Parts: sequence; C-alpha cells; structure tokens
Amino acid sequence: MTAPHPALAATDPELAALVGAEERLQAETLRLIPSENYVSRAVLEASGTVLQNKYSEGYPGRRYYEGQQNIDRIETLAVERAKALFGVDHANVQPYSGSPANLAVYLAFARPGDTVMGMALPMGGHLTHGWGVSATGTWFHGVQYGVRQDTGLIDFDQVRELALKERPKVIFCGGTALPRTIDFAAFGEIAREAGAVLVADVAHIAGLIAGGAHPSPVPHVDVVSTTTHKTLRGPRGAMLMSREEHAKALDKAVFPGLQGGPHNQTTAAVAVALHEAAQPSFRHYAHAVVANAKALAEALLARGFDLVSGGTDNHLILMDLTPKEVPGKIAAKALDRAGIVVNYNTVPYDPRKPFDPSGIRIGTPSLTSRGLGTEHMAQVAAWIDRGVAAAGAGDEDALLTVRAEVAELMAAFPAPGLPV
Ligand code: DSN
Repeated sequence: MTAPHPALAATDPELAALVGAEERLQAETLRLIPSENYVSRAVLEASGTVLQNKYSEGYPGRRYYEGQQNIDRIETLAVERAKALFGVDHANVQPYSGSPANLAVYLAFARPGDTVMGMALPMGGHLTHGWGVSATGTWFHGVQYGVRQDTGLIDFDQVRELALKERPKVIFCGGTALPRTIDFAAFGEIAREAGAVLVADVAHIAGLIAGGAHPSPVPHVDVVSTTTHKTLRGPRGAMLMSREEHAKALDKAVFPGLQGGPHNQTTAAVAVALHEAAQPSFRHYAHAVVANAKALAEALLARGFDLVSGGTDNHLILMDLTPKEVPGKIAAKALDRAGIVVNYNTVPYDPRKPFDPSGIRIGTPSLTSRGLGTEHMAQVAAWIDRGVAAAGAGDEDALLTVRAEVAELMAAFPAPGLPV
C-alpha cells in the first residue's frame, strides 16, 4: 500500500517514504490513544490546499491584509458552523491548538500573579490548567483540585472549598484523563459563588457533546475551549466559544494578544469537520464511541484490570496496572510492539513518577471511526490482557503473535482518510 503523493515522492523521496510508513502504521495498528482519531479524506484535502499560501491577520471584514475575499467566507463558515453545532453566541476558530487557546483565556480574564484554578495534571487535568511546569502555573498562582482517592471522582467539596478560599479569577474544568461525565452545573454553581470566570476545556469530549453523547457545558460556563482534532475528528486546531459578552475579550486575546495570522488551511478543515459533525451519522458515531468504551471497560474489568473510577461514561479508560505488577511505561511500550498504541499515564495519587507512572490511558475514538463495534471489545480487551502479561513476562513472541492478529482485524476495517 503506497500513498499517492507523487509530487512529494519526486521532490523528497525520503520524506514521502516516512509519510507512507506512517500511513501503514496507522492502518495496521489498533490506535487506542483517546486524544487521537482518523480525519476524513475531505478534512485532509482541506488541510492541504492553497489556503496555505495566505496571511490573514485580523477577523473577517477587519483584516490587515488585502485579498481576503475567499478567506473571509471560509472563516465565517467555520464560525457559523461552530455556533450552530454547539449552540453558542460566539466562536473564535483561530487558536493554533488547545494550549494557545487556553493561554488566550488567561490573557482575556487574568493578569500575571493572579490566582487561577484547575484540575491537577496527575489527577487528570491539563498542563495549561495552572500546573507548575506550564507557563500557566508560573505566570499565575495555580491552585489545583483533584479526585477523591476512594471513588476516583472529582472532589466537589474540595473544589468549592478551594474556590471560596483562594478566589481564583479563572476556574478550568475538564481534562485529559477523566473517564466520567463532567458535572458542568456543579462547577457553574461554585464559580458563580466564587466570582470566577468558568472555562470548560472540552477538548477530549467536544465530539461527544456535538453528537449528544455528553451533556453540553454551554448553559453553565463562561467560555468553552476545545481542540478540533480529538473526538470532534477535525484537523489539529482549536476554538474558543462563549456568550456575546465575552466575545470581544476573547477575540482580542487571540489576535493581536497572542497570535499572528490564522492558519487558513486549518480553518477550512475545521469548517469541513464541523459540517461532518452536524450530520446524523456523527450522532451515531459519538454514541458508538461511548458504547464501545463501556463495553471495553466491562471486558477489562472481567479480566481483573483496575480502572480508575471503576469504568467510564465517555470515550476514555484510565487503567492502574499496579495490581498486574507491570509499570505503565513497560506495558505501553510492549503493547506498541504488539500493534496496540496507548500512552502511559499517571493515575490519581500515583506513587510513581510521571515519566514512569503506574497506568495507561486508552480510548475508543479511533477504532470507532474504523467501524469496530461493541462486539469487538472483548477481543480488544483480550489483546490488551495478553500484551500486559507478555510485558510482565518479557515474552516478545507473544507480542508478535498479538501484532499479527491485530493487523488481520484492522485490514478488515479500513481507516477513514488513509489510502486503501
Ligand atoms: N495531549 C493531549 C492528550 O493527549 O490528551 C492533551 O493536550
């Protein structure tokens, strides 16, 4: 299977070969990283257009460059589609990715030294939610909440206590390793009481929200921040959404506050992804992602795996491998050799270090995009079980056997966007 990139192959065969190798890797493996997906051919095509050639600093109708007749229409299309899909007054589709989008939120609502609050990274939050090594935890005073050790669920008593004691300017909810439904209403109540701007970072679950498989934060929060490339199945990019009252502050923070010209090829691909996400088939996809994750969680529990919070409500499962006596990193690397791509991850209250933690994080957005259903999840769990056991035993032959079985199943479910 070779990708049809003739110009690339002629100009730079070395690079073309690497792209081809990546296409094969994505086709042959079982990709379980919950923040990844397969975009459609249409999204890929939009990303690779002559829109790449333009500079468009400013916003539609208010640019600092001429020649924006088409770009203005493209960006407006993306904005209008985002507003319609998520039911918001305002959308800014220019942030380059999730971290810049969140930085723009800080720029809009806080000043250096102010207190900000978010979920601690090892509890399932994100670097940009005020964690120490991030600019957001350095330039601001980051206070962090977590989950309860006994349930693995967000500790709302702690959230409220911290918010009222510390009075943060901004509170972030959402994260990167949260397997359960986020109670945006509970966060909204606390933020109002504390007088904070509440931001829902829904990067992981934006597609589930768009497809009706997770409650929307929109009625409860001031700002919605999201990437566009995870469950939403668009290009690598991000959006900020809000009620009209915050529109100016957010726009000003993105440009000229933080960024220069928007990446128009990405804006176009975001528009395509939002169009796809508005179709009935995407609702089916979002619900199938959750059904698959629940079925996979059940199958893993039946095999004795320890899942943080005991299961999942969304697309993501966080596994604590301590009872299996295999560290997360060793398991992740072994599974990779078995053709199952996951990432090692801290679990709440992890006694191990982030670069060598106790857990692995898996999810179902990619396999669902390929058409795998609940009937396949027992097999996926069995492969994970065999892979982790082989990792513990140092059995490379067993990993290669799993890899061959995985590749055989994957061949029957061609991935969207990839050459067949
Ligand atoms: N890197 C993303 C993830 O994997 O969840 C979050 O930014």
